[in-house]
Amino acid sequence: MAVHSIEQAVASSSRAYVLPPGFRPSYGTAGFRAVADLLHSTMFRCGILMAARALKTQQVTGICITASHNPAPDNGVKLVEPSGEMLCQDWESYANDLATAQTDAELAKRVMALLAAEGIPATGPALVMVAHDTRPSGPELAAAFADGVRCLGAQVQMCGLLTTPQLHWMVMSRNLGAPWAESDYYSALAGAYQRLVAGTQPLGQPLYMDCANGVAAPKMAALATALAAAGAPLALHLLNTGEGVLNGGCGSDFLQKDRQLPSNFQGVPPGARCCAVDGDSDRLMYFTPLQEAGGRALLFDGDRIACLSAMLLKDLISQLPPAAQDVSVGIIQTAYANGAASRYIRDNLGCSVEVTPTGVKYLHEAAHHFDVGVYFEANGHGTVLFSKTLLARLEQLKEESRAAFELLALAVVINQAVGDALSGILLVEAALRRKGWGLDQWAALYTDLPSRQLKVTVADRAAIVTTDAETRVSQPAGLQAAIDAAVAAVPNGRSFVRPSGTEDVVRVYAEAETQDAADGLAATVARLVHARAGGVGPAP
Ligand code: G16
Repeated sequence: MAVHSIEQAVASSSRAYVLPPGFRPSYGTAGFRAVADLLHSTMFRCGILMAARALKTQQVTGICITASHNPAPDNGVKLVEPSGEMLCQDWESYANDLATAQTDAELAKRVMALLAAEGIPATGPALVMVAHDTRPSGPELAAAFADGVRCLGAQVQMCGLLTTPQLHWMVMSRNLGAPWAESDYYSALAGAYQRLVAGTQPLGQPLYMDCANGVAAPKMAALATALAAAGAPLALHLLNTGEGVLNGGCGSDFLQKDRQLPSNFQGVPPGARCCAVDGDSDRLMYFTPLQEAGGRALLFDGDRIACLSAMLLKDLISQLPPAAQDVSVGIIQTAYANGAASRYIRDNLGCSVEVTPTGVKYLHEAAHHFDVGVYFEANGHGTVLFSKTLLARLEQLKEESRAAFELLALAVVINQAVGDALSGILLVEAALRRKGWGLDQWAALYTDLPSRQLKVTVADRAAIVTTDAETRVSQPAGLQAAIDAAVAAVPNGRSFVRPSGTEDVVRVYAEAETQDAADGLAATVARLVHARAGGVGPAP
Protein backbone atom coordinates (compact mmCIF):
# COMPACT_ATOMS: atom_id res chain seq x y z
CA MET A 1 0.00 0.00 0.00
CA ALA A 2 1.37 3.44 -0.89
CA VAL A 3 2.42 5.64 2.02
CA HIS A 4 -0.16 8.36 1.42
CA SER A 5 -2.93 5.78 1.13
CA ILE A 6 -1.99 4.31 4.54
CA GLU A 7 -2.27 7.77 6.09
CA GLN A 8 -5.65 8.26 4.43
CA ALA A 9 -6.87 4.79 5.37
CA VAL A 10 -5.96 5.34 9.02
CA ALA A 11 -7.49 8.81 9.22
CA SER A 12 -10.68 7.74 7.49
CA SER A 13 -11.24 4.38 9.27
CA SER A 14 -10.45 6.02 12.59
CA ARG A 15 -13.61 8.13 12.32
CA ALA A 16 -15.64 5.10 13.36
CA TYR A 17 -13.54 4.71 16.52
CA VAL A 18 -13.52 7.97 18.43
CA LEU A 19 -11.40 8.24 21.58
CA PRO A 20 -13.94 8.81 24.38
CA PRO A 21 -13.57 12.33 25.88
CA GLY A 22 -11.36 12.29 28.95
CA PHE A 23 -10.23 8.68 28.41
CA ARG A 24 -6.44 8.41 28.53
CA PRO A 25 -5.46 4.76 28.02
CA SER A 26 -2.12 3.67 29.43
CA TYR A 27 -0.28 0.43 28.68
CA GLY A 28 -0.09 -1.27 32.08
CA THR A 29 1.17 -4.51 33.61
CA ALA A 30 -0.16 -6.64 30.77
CA GLY A 31 -1.56 -4.20 28.17
CA PHE A 32 -4.55 -1.86 28.10
CA ARG A 33 -7.49 -2.50 30.37
CA ALA A 34 -10.70 -0.54 31.06
CA VAL A 35 -14.47 -0.75 31.02
CA ALA A 36 -15.24 -2.37 27.64
CA ASP A 37 -17.41 0.53 26.38
CA LEU A 38 -14.36 2.81 26.38
CA LEU A 39 -12.11 0.51 24.40
CA HIS A 40 -13.18 0.57 20.73
CA SER A 41 -10.65 3.22 19.71
CA THR A 42 -7.92 1.47 21.69
CA MET A 43 -8.67 -1.81 19.92
CA PHE A 44 -8.61 -0.19 16.48
CA ARG A 45 -5.27 1.42 17.25
CA CYS A 46 -3.82 -1.81 18.67
CA GLY A 47 -4.80 -3.41 15.36
CA ILE A 48 -2.63 -0.90 13.54
CA LEU A 49 0.19 -1.47 16.03
CA MET A 50 0.21 -5.27 15.72
CA ALA A 51 -0.01 -5.08 11.92
CA ALA A 52 3.05 -2.81 12.04
CA ARG A 53 4.79 -5.30 14.32
CA ALA A 54 3.98 -8.13 11.88
CA LEU A 55 5.30 -6.04 8.96
CA LYS A 56 8.44 -5.14 10.91
CA THR A 57 9.25 -8.72 11.94
CA GLN A 58 7.83 -10.37 8.81
CA GLN A 59 6.17 -12.86 11.13
CA VAL A 60 2.73 -13.53 12.55
CA THR A 61 1.67 -11.50 15.61
CA GLY A 62 -1.45 -11.77 17.77
CA ILE A 63 -3.83 -10.27 20.26
CA CYS A 64 -6.06 -11.77 22.92
CA ILE A 65 -8.97 -9.54 23.86
CA THR A 66 -9.42 -10.09 27.57
CA ALA A 67 -9.40 -8.34 30.91
CA SER A 68 -8.27 -11.54 32.58
CA HIS A 69 -8.99 -11.43 36.34
CA ASN A 70 -10.91 -8.10 36.14
CA PRO A 71 -14.71 -7.93 36.48
CA ALA A 72 -16.86 -9.02 33.52
CA PRO A 73 -17.75 -5.47 32.28
CA ASP A 74 -14.04 -4.70 31.76
CA ASN A 75 -12.03 -5.74 28.76
CA GLY A 76 -8.50 -5.28 27.50
CA VAL A 77 -5.69 -6.44 25.25
CA LYS A 78 -2.79 -8.82 25.60
CA LEU A 79 -0.49 -8.29 22.62
CA VAL A 80 1.57 -11.19 21.31
CA GLU A 81 5.06 -11.05 19.80
CA PRO A 82 6.07 -13.47 17.01
CA SER A 83 7.96 -15.48 19.66
CA GLY A 84 4.67 -15.96 21.54
CA GLU A 85 5.89 -13.69 24.35
CA MET A 86 4.21 -10.43 25.30
CA LEU A 87 4.76 -7.35 23.11
CA CYS A 88 8.42 -6.28 23.40
CA GLN A 89 8.79 -3.48 25.93
CA ASP A 90 10.41 -1.16 23.35
CA TRP A 91 7.10 -0.96 21.56
CA GLU A 92 4.97 -0.12 24.60
CA SER A 93 5.62 3.57 24.02
CA TYR A 94 4.26 3.26 20.46
CA ALA A 95 1.19 1.56 21.93
CA ASN A 96 0.67 4.53 24.25
CA ASP A 97 1.35 7.03 21.44
CA LEU A 98 -1.29 5.53 19.19
CA ALA A 99 -3.84 4.86 21.95
CA THR A 100 -3.75 8.45 23.20
CA ALA A 101 -3.85 10.37 19.87
CA GLN A 102 -6.66 12.91 20.26
CA THR A 103 -7.83 13.19 16.62
CA ASP A 104 -7.94 11.05 13.46
CA ALA A 105 -5.29 13.23 11.81
CA GLU A 106 -3.01 13.07 14.84
CA LEU A 107 -3.36 9.27 14.89
CA ALA A 108 -2.50 9.04 11.19
CA LYS A 109 0.60 11.20 11.78
CA ARG A 110 1.72 9.06 14.71
CA VAL A 111 1.26 5.89 12.64
CA MET A 112 3.38 7.36 9.84
CA ALA A 113 6.04 8.37 12.40
CA LEU A 114 6.11 4.81 13.79
CA LEU A 115 6.48 3.29 10.32
CA ALA A 116 9.29 5.73 9.48
CA ALA A 117 11.11 5.28 12.80
CA GLU A 118 11.07 1.50 12.48
CA GLY A 119 11.79 1.45 8.73
CA ILE A 120 8.63 -0.56 8.14
CA PRO A 121 7.80 -1.17 4.48
CA ALA A 122 4.46 0.21 3.35
CA THR A 123 3.59 -3.09 1.71
CA GLY A 124 4.28 -6.72 2.39
CA PRO A 125 2.58 -9.85 3.63
CA ALA A 126 1.55 -9.64 7.27
CA LEU A 127 -0.88 -11.62 9.39
CA VAL A 128 -2.31 -10.97 12.85
CA MET A 129 -4.22 -13.64 14.82
CA VAL A 130 -7.09 -12.46 17.05
CA ALA A 131 -8.78 -14.33 19.88
CA HIS A 132 -11.02 -13.31 22.76
CA ASP A 133 -12.27 -14.62 26.10
CA THR A 134 -15.93 -15.16 27.07
CA ARG A 135 -16.75 -11.51 27.80
CA PRO A 136 -19.79 -10.44 25.74
CA SER A 137 -17.85 -7.41 24.44
CA GLY A 138 -15.13 -9.63 22.90
CA PRO A 139 -16.43 -10.16 19.32
CA GLU A 140 -17.29 -6.48 18.80
CA LEU A 141 -13.89 -5.35 20.07
CA ALA A 142 -12.21 -8.00 17.89
CA ALA A 143 -13.95 -6.46 14.86
CA ALA A 144 -12.58 -3.01 15.80
CA PHE A 145 -9.10 -4.49 16.14
CA ALA A 146 -9.42 -6.17 12.73
CA ASP A 147 -10.33 -2.85 11.10
CA GLY A 148 -7.10 -1.41 12.47
CA VAL A 149 -5.03 -4.30 11.10
CA ARG A 150 -6.56 -3.87 7.63
CA CYS A 151 -5.58 -0.18 7.55
CA LEU A 152 -1.99 -1.32 6.98
CA GLY A 153 -3.04 -3.83 4.32
CA ALA A 154 -2.36 -6.75 6.66
CA GLN A 155 -4.54 -9.83 7.05
CA VAL A 156 -6.48 -10.89 10.10
CA GLN A 157 -7.25 -14.37 11.26
CA MET A 158 -10.21 -14.42 13.64
CA CYS A 159 -9.61 -17.36 16.00
CA GLY A 160 -12.69 -16.85 18.18
CA LEU A 161 -12.74 -18.11 21.75
CA LEU A 162 -9.34 -19.15 23.14
CA THR A 163 -7.47 -18.89 26.40
CA THR A 164 -4.77 -16.21 26.29
CA PRO A 165 -1.95 -18.79 26.57
CA GLN A 166 -3.43 -20.86 23.73
CA LEU A 167 -3.21 -17.87 21.42
CA HIS A 168 0.38 -17.18 22.53
CA TRP A 169 1.25 -20.86 21.91
CA MET A 170 -0.39 -20.82 18.46
CA VAL A 171 1.50 -17.68 17.38
CA MET A 172 4.80 -19.13 18.66
CA SER A 173 4.25 -22.51 16.99
CA ARG A 174 3.14 -21.00 13.70
CA ASN A 175 6.25 -18.85 13.48
CA LEU A 176 8.41 -21.88 14.28
CA GLY A 177 6.82 -23.76 11.40
CA ALA A 178 5.35 -26.28 13.84
CA PRO A 179 1.75 -27.55 13.97
CA TRP A 180 -0.14 -24.62 15.45
CA ALA A 181 -3.89 -25.29 15.40
CA GLU A 182 -5.89 -25.39 18.62
CA SER A 183 -6.20 -29.17 18.23
CA ASP A 184 -2.38 -29.37 17.97
CA TYR A 185 -2.14 -27.60 21.32
CA TYR A 186 -4.24 -30.29 22.99
CA SER A 187 -2.45 -33.20 21.34
CA ALA A 188 1.03 -31.78 22.05
CA LEU A 189 0.29 -31.22 25.74
CA ALA A 190 -1.55 -34.52 26.16
CA GLY A 191 1.14 -36.58 24.43
CA ALA A 192 3.93 -34.99 26.45
CA TYR A 193 2.00 -35.45 29.71
CA GLN A 194 1.52 -39.12 28.88
CA ARG A 195 5.30 -39.49 28.38
CA LEU A 196 5.96 -37.73 31.69
CA VAL A 197 3.59 -39.83 33.81
CA ALA A 198 4.13 -43.20 32.07
CA GLY A 199 4.78 -45.86 34.70
CA THR A 200 3.41 -43.75 37.61
CA GLN A 201 0.17 -44.32 39.49
CA PRO A 202 -2.81 -41.97 39.04
CA LEU A 203 -3.39 -39.77 42.09
CA GLY A 204 -6.52 -41.68 42.98
CA GLN A 205 -8.92 -38.78 43.52
CA PRO A 206 -10.46 -36.44 40.98
CA LEU A 207 -9.23 -32.87 40.56
CA TYR A 208 -11.96 -30.28 41.25
CA MET A 209 -11.38 -27.31 38.97
CA ASP A 210 -12.87 -23.81 39.39
CA CYS A 211 -13.08 -22.48 35.82
CA ALA A 212 -13.96 -18.91 36.98
CA ASN A 213 -17.04 -19.05 34.71
CA GLY A 214 -14.69 -18.32 31.83
CA VAL A 215 -12.96 -19.74 28.81
CA ALA A 216 -11.14 -22.45 30.76
CA ALA A 217 -14.30 -24.59 30.99
CA PRO A 218 -14.63 -25.63 27.34
CA LYS A 219 -10.88 -25.64 26.79
CA MET A 220 -10.10 -27.87 29.78
CA ALA A 221 -12.86 -30.23 28.63
CA ALA A 222 -11.15 -30.44 25.23
CA LEU A 223 -7.77 -31.03 26.88
CA ALA A 224 -9.29 -33.81 29.01
CA THR A 225 -10.57 -35.51 25.85
CA ALA A 226 -7.07 -35.34 24.34
CA LEU A 227 -5.54 -36.71 27.57
CA ALA A 228 -7.90 -39.69 27.49
CA ALA A 229 -7.08 -40.28 23.81
CA ALA A 230 -3.34 -40.16 24.65
CA GLY A 231 -3.82 -42.85 27.28
CA ALA A 232 -3.29 -40.57 30.28
CA PRO A 233 -6.79 -39.66 31.47
CA LEU A 234 -7.21 -37.07 34.20
CA ALA A 235 -10.28 -37.46 36.44
CA LEU A 236 -11.83 -34.00 36.59
CA HIS A 237 -14.84 -32.24 38.10
CA LEU A 238 -15.27 -28.89 36.35
CA LEU A 239 -17.13 -26.28 38.42
CA ASN A 240 -18.08 -22.65 37.67
CA THR A 241 -18.20 -23.47 33.99
CA GLY A 242 -20.17 -20.43 32.87
CA GLU A 243 -23.47 -20.56 34.74
CA GLY A 244 -22.40 -17.67 37.00
CA VAL A 245 -20.60 -14.34 36.62
CA LEU A 246 -17.07 -14.34 35.18
CA ASN A 247 -14.56 -14.07 38.07
CA GLY A 248 -17.53 -13.40 40.40
CA GLY A 249 -16.99 -15.11 43.76
CA CYS A 250 -14.74 -17.61 42.04
CA GLY A 251 -11.47 -17.91 40.17
CA SER A 252 -7.84 -17.77 41.25
CA ASP A 253 -7.81 -14.05 42.12
CA PHE A 254 -10.85 -14.35 44.41
CA LEU A 255 -9.27 -17.35 46.09
CA GLN A 256 -5.90 -15.71 46.58
CA LYS A 257 -7.25 -12.44 47.95
CA ASP A 258 -10.10 -13.83 50.10
CA ARG A 259 -8.83 -17.35 50.88
CA GLN A 260 -12.46 -18.42 50.94
CA LEU A 261 -13.81 -21.37 48.98
CA PRO A 262 -15.13 -20.27 45.58
CA SER A 263 -18.86 -20.52 44.85
CA ASN A 264 -20.09 -24.09 44.36
CA PHE A 265 -17.18 -25.63 46.30
CA GLN A 266 -19.04 -25.84 49.60
CA GLY A 267 -19.87 -29.54 49.02
CA VAL A 268 -16.33 -30.52 48.03
CA PRO A 269 -14.79 -32.68 50.78
CA PRO A 270 -12.00 -31.21 52.96
CA GLY A 271 -8.61 -32.40 51.75
CA ALA A 272 -9.77 -32.79 48.14
CA ARG A 273 -7.35 -31.67 45.43
CA CYS A 274 -8.77 -28.51 43.84
CA CYS A 275 -7.48 -25.83 41.51
CA ALA A 276 -8.70 -22.48 40.22
CA VAL A 277 -7.83 -20.40 37.17
CA ASP A 278 -8.74 -16.85 36.16
CA GLY A 279 -10.93 -15.42 33.40
CA ASP A 280 -8.48 -16.02 30.55
CA SER A 281 -6.81 -19.03 32.13
CA ASP A 282 -3.28 -17.77 32.57
CA ARG A 283 -3.20 -17.99 36.38
CA LEU A 284 -3.30 -21.20 38.39
CA MET A 285 -3.82 -21.77 42.09
CA TYR A 286 -4.23 -25.16 43.79
CA PHE A 287 -6.21 -25.34 47.03
CA THR A 288 -8.09 -27.62 49.36
CA PRO A 289 -11.14 -26.99 51.57
CA LEU A 290 -10.12 -26.81 55.24
CA GLN A 291 -11.86 -28.96 57.83
CA GLU A 292 -12.79 -25.95 60.01
CA ALA A 293 -16.15 -24.24 59.57
CA GLY A 294 -16.31 -20.98 57.63
CA GLY A 295 -15.52 -22.19 54.13
CA ARG A 296 -11.83 -21.41 54.24
CA ALA A 297 -9.25 -22.80 51.83
CA LEU A 298 -5.60 -23.79 52.16
CA LEU A 299 -3.77 -22.35 49.16
CA PHE A 300 -0.98 -23.78 47.04
CA ASP A 301 0.00 -20.59 45.25
CA GLY A 302 2.49 -19.69 42.55
CA ASP A 303 5.40 -19.83 45.04
CA ARG A 304 4.54 -23.40 45.93
CA ILE A 305 4.06 -24.37 42.28
CA ALA A 306 7.52 -22.91 41.60
CA CYS A 307 9.04 -25.04 44.39
CA LEU A 308 7.34 -28.20 43.13
CA SER A 309 8.49 -27.46 39.57
CA ALA A 310 12.06 -26.84 40.69
CA MET A 311 12.06 -30.12 42.64
CA LEU A 312 10.87 -32.03 39.58
CA LEU A 313 13.55 -30.37 37.46
CA LYS A 314 16.29 -31.05 39.98
CA ASP A 315 15.23 -34.72 40.22
CA LEU A 316 15.37 -35.13 36.46
CA ILE A 317 18.62 -33.22 36.04
CA SER A 318 20.27 -35.40 38.70
CA GLN A 319 19.36 -38.46 36.58
CA LEU A 320 21.09 -37.13 33.44
CA PRO A 321 24.51 -38.59 32.58
CA PRO A 322 27.04 -36.92 34.96
CA ALA A 323 28.66 -34.88 32.19
CA ALA A 324 25.27 -33.38 31.29
CA GLN A 325 24.21 -32.34 34.79
CA ASP A 326 25.69 -28.87 34.58
CA VAL A 327 22.33 -27.13 34.09
CA SER A 328 21.60 -23.77 35.69
CA VAL A 329 18.14 -23.56 37.27
CA GLY A 330 16.88 -20.16 38.37
CA ILE A 331 13.69 -19.17 40.15
CA ILE A 332 12.20 -15.78 39.39
CA GLN A 333 9.84 -14.16 41.89
CA THR A 334 8.35 -10.78 42.72
CA ALA A 335 8.05 -8.94 46.03
CA TYR A 336 4.74 -10.79 46.54
CA ALA A 337 6.61 -14.08 47.06
CA ASN A 338 5.95 -15.28 50.58
CA GLY A 339 9.03 -14.92 52.81
CA ALA A 340 8.76 -18.60 53.83
CA ALA A 341 8.88 -19.70 50.17
CA SER A 342 11.92 -17.55 49.45
CA ARG A 343 13.67 -18.99 52.52
CA TYR A 344 12.78 -22.56 51.49
CA ILE A 345 14.19 -22.02 47.99
CA ARG A 346 17.38 -20.46 49.35
CA ASP A 347 17.99 -23.09 52.05
CA ASN A 348 16.72 -26.28 50.40
CA LEU A 349 16.57 -26.11 46.63
CA GLY A 350 19.95 -24.59 45.89
CA CYS A 351 18.59 -22.52 42.99
CA SER A 352 19.51 -18.95 42.12
CA VAL A 353 16.71 -16.49 42.85
CA GLU A 354 15.99 -13.26 40.97
CA VAL A 355 13.34 -10.72 41.98
CA THR A 356 11.65 -8.52 39.37
CA PRO A 357 8.79 -6.03 39.38
CA THR A 358 5.26 -7.43 39.04
CA GLY A 359 4.28 -8.45 35.53
CA VAL A 360 5.05 -11.64 33.66
CA LYS A 361 6.88 -9.63 31.01
CA TYR A 362 9.62 -8.92 33.58
CA LEU A 363 9.76 -12.44 35.01
CA HIS A 364 9.78 -14.03 31.57
CA GLU A 365 12.73 -11.87 30.53
CA ALA A 366 14.70 -12.80 33.66
CA ALA A 367 13.95 -16.51 33.14
CA HIS A 368 16.05 -16.34 29.97
CA HIS A 369 19.15 -15.84 32.18
CA PHE A 370 19.20 -19.57 33.01
CA ASP A 371 19.25 -22.94 31.21
CA VAL A 372 15.92 -23.45 32.93
CA GLY A 373 14.09 -20.45 34.36
CA VAL A 374 11.19 -21.23 36.69
CA TYR A 375 9.03 -18.16 37.08
CA PHE A 376 5.82 -17.87 39.01
CA GLU A 377 4.16 -14.88 40.59
CA ALA A 378 2.46 -15.68 43.89
CA ASN A 379 -0.86 -15.04 42.14
CA GLY A 380 -0.29 -18.09 39.97
CA HIS A 381 1.07 -16.62 36.74
CA GLY A 382 4.07 -18.48 35.46
CA THR A 383 5.82 -21.15 33.52
CA VAL A 384 9.14 -22.98 33.17
CA LEU A 385 11.35 -21.80 30.31
CA PHE A 386 13.98 -24.04 28.73
CA SER A 387 16.85 -22.42 26.81
CA LYS A 388 17.31 -23.42 23.17
CA THR A 389 20.84 -24.61 24.00
CA LEU A 390 19.59 -26.95 26.70
CA LEU A 391 16.82 -28.30 24.47
CA ALA A 392 19.40 -29.07 21.77
CA ARG A 393 21.61 -30.88 24.30
CA LEU A 394 18.65 -32.90 25.56
CA GLU A 395 17.68 -33.86 22.00
CA GLN A 396 21.13 -35.38 21.55
CA LEU A 397 20.81 -37.33 24.79
CA LYS A 398 17.22 -38.51 24.59
CA GLU A 399 17.99 -41.96 23.12
CA GLU A 400 20.45 -42.88 25.85
CA SER A 401 18.91 -41.02 28.81
CA ARG A 402 15.34 -41.48 30.01
CA ALA A 403 15.71 -38.25 32.06
CA ALA A 404 16.60 -36.27 28.92
CA PHE A 405 13.54 -37.73 27.18
CA GLU A 406 11.37 -36.74 30.15
CA LEU A 407 12.84 -33.24 30.40
CA LEU A 408 11.96 -32.75 26.74
CA ALA A 409 8.42 -33.93 27.52
CA LEU A 410 8.29 -31.44 30.41
CA ALA A 411 9.30 -28.63 28.04
CA VAL A 412 6.27 -29.46 25.89
CA VAL A 413 3.85 -29.90 28.79
CA ILE A 414 4.66 -26.47 30.17
CA ASN A 415 3.88 -23.70 27.67
CA GLN A 416 7.14 -22.14 26.43
CA ALA A 417 5.44 -18.97 25.21
CA VAL A 418 3.79 -17.68 28.39
CA GLY A 419 2.30 -18.76 31.73
CA ASP A 420 -0.59 -21.13 31.08
CA ALA A 421 -2.97 -22.48 33.72
CA LEU A 422 -4.01 -25.54 31.70
CA SER A 423 -0.46 -26.64 31.03
CA GLY A 424 0.40 -25.69 34.63
CA ILE A 425 -2.21 -28.19 35.83
CA LEU A 426 -0.47 -30.93 33.86
CA LEU A 427 2.88 -29.84 35.33
CA VAL A 428 1.57 -30.04 38.92
CA GLU A 429 -0.30 -33.30 38.34
CA ALA A 430 2.79 -34.89 36.76
CA ALA A 431 5.06 -33.67 39.57
CA LEU A 432 2.73 -35.03 42.28
CA ARG A 433 2.27 -38.34 40.45
CA ARG A 434 5.99 -38.82 39.93
CA LYS A 435 6.65 -38.21 43.62
CA GLY A 436 3.62 -40.22 44.73
CA TRP A 437 2.66 -37.16 46.78
CA GLY A 438 -0.69 -35.94 48.02
CA LEU A 439 -1.40 -32.36 49.03
CA ASP A 440 -0.16 -33.09 52.58
CA GLN A 441 3.42 -33.68 51.45
CA TRP A 442 3.29 -30.63 49.19
CA ALA A 443 1.96 -28.49 52.04
CA ALA A 444 4.68 -29.76 54.38
CA LEU A 445 7.51 -28.19 52.32
CA TYR A 446 7.13 -25.00 54.38
CA THR A 447 4.49 -22.99 56.21
CA ASP A 448 3.52 -19.68 54.62
CA LEU A 449 4.02 -16.57 56.72
CA PRO A 450 0.60 -15.00 57.29
CA SER A 451 -0.01 -12.22 54.79
CA ARG A 452 -2.70 -9.78 53.74
CA GLN A 453 -3.35 -7.82 50.53
CA LEU A 454 -5.52 -4.69 50.41
CA LYS A 455 -6.48 -2.17 47.75
CA VAL A 456 -6.62 1.61 48.28
CA THR A 457 -8.37 3.96 45.85
CA VAL A 458 -6.53 7.24 45.26
CA ALA A 459 -7.16 10.16 42.93
CA ASP A 460 -4.14 9.32 40.77
CA ARG A 461 -2.32 6.07 41.34
CA ALA A 462 0.60 7.36 39.22
CA ALA A 463 1.38 9.57 42.24
CA ILE A 464 3.01 6.48 43.75
CA VAL A 465 6.44 5.83 42.25
CA THR A 466 8.45 2.77 43.31
CA THR A 467 12.06 1.51 43.11
CA ASP A 468 13.97 -1.67 43.96
CA ALA A 469 11.64 -4.08 42.16
CA GLU A 470 8.67 -2.24 43.66
CA THR A 471 9.74 -2.90 47.24
CA ARG A 472 10.28 0.81 48.08
CA VAL A 473 8.35 4.02 47.39
CA SER A 474 10.28 7.05 46.14
CA GLN A 475 7.22 9.31 45.79
CA PRO A 476 5.28 10.82 47.46
CA ALA A 477 8.07 11.98 49.76
CA GLY A 478 7.82 10.66 53.28
CA LEU A 479 5.54 7.70 52.54
CA GLN A 480 8.36 5.13 52.58
CA ALA A 481 9.71 6.44 55.90
CA ALA A 482 6.23 6.10 57.39
CA ILE A 483 5.89 2.54 56.02
CA ASP A 484 9.34 1.69 57.44
CA ALA A 485 8.25 2.89 60.87
CA ALA A 486 5.06 0.81 60.70
CA VAL A 487 7.01 -2.28 59.62
CA ALA A 488 9.62 -1.80 62.36
CA ALA A 489 6.87 -2.00 64.97
CA VAL A 490 5.84 -5.51 63.86
CA PRO A 491 8.10 -8.52 64.60
CA ASN A 492 9.30 -9.99 61.29
CA GLY A 493 6.98 -7.61 59.44
CA ARG A 494 7.33 -6.77 55.75
CA SER A 495 5.17 -4.48 53.67
CA PHE A 496 5.23 -2.66 50.35
CA VAL A 497 2.83 -0.72 48.17
CA ARG A 498 2.61 -0.27 44.39
CA PRO A 499 0.17 1.13 41.86
CA SER A 500 -1.71 -1.66 40.06
CA GLY A 501 -1.19 -1.89 36.31
CA THR A 502 -4.54 -3.55 35.70
CA GLU A 503 -6.98 -1.84 38.08
CA ASP A 504 -7.38 1.74 39.21
CA VAL A 505 -6.07 1.08 42.73
CA VAL A 506 -2.90 1.06 44.83
CA ARG A 507 -2.06 -2.42 46.12
CA VAL A 508 -0.83 -2.98 49.69
CA TYR A 509 0.97 -6.15 50.78
CA ALA A 510 1.92 -7.04 54.36
CA GLU A 511 3.41 -10.13 55.96
CA ALA A 512 4.12 -10.92 59.63
CA GLU A 513 4.43 -13.73 62.19
CA THR A 514 0.69 -13.91 62.91
CA GLN A 515 -2.40 -13.28 60.81
CA ASP A 516 -3.55 -10.56 63.20
CA ALA A 517 -0.20 -8.80 62.91
CA ALA A 518 -0.23 -9.06 59.09
CA ASP A 519 -3.82 -7.76 58.97
CA GLY A 520 -2.93 -4.89 61.32
CA LEU A 521 0.19 -3.94 59.37
CA ALA A 522 -1.69 -3.99 56.05
CA ALA A 523 -4.43 -1.78 57.53
CA THR A 524 -1.87 0.69 58.92
CA VAL A 525 -0.02 0.92 55.61
CA ALA A 526 -3.30 1.28 53.69
CA ARG A 527 -4.20 4.24 55.92
CA LEU A 528 -0.76 5.78 55.27
CA VAL A 529 -1.30 5.48 51.51
CA HIS A 530 -4.77 6.96 51.80
CA ALA A 531 -3.51 9.89 53.86
CA ARG A 532 -0.33 10.67 51.90
CA ALA A 533 -1.18 9.72 48.32
CA GLY A 534 -4.55 11.36 47.78
CA GLY A 535 -6.96 8.70 49.04
CA VAL A 536 -10.51 8.88 47.72
CA GLY A 537 -13.50 8.20 49.97
CA PRO A 538 -13.33 7.16 53.60
CA ALA A 539 -9.97 6.02 55.02
CA PRO A 540 -9.59 2.21 55.15
C1 G16 B 1 -1.69 -9.29 35.03
C2 G16 B 1 -0.25 -9.59 34.73
C3 G16 B 1 0.41 -10.25 35.92
C4 G16 B 1 0.21 -9.41 37.17
C5 G16 B 1 -1.26 -9.07 37.35
C6 G16 B 1 -1.53 -8.11 38.46
O1 G16 B 1 -2.40 -10.47 35.31
O2 G16 B 1 -0.18 -10.42 33.60
O3 G16 B 1 1.78 -10.44 35.65
O4 G16 B 1 0.67 -10.10 38.29
O5 G16 B 1 -1.76 -8.47 36.17
O6 G16 B 1 -1.00 -6.89 38.13
P1 G16 B 1 -1.30 -5.58 38.93
O7 G16 B 1 -0.99 -5.89 40.35
O8 G16 B 1 -0.38 -4.59 38.31
O9 G16 B 1 -2.77 -5.25 38.77
P2 G16 B 1 -3.82 -10.80 34.69
O10 G16 B 1 -4.14 -12.17 35.15
O11 G16 B 1 -4.79 -9.78 35.18
O12 G16 B 1 -3.58 -10.69 33.23
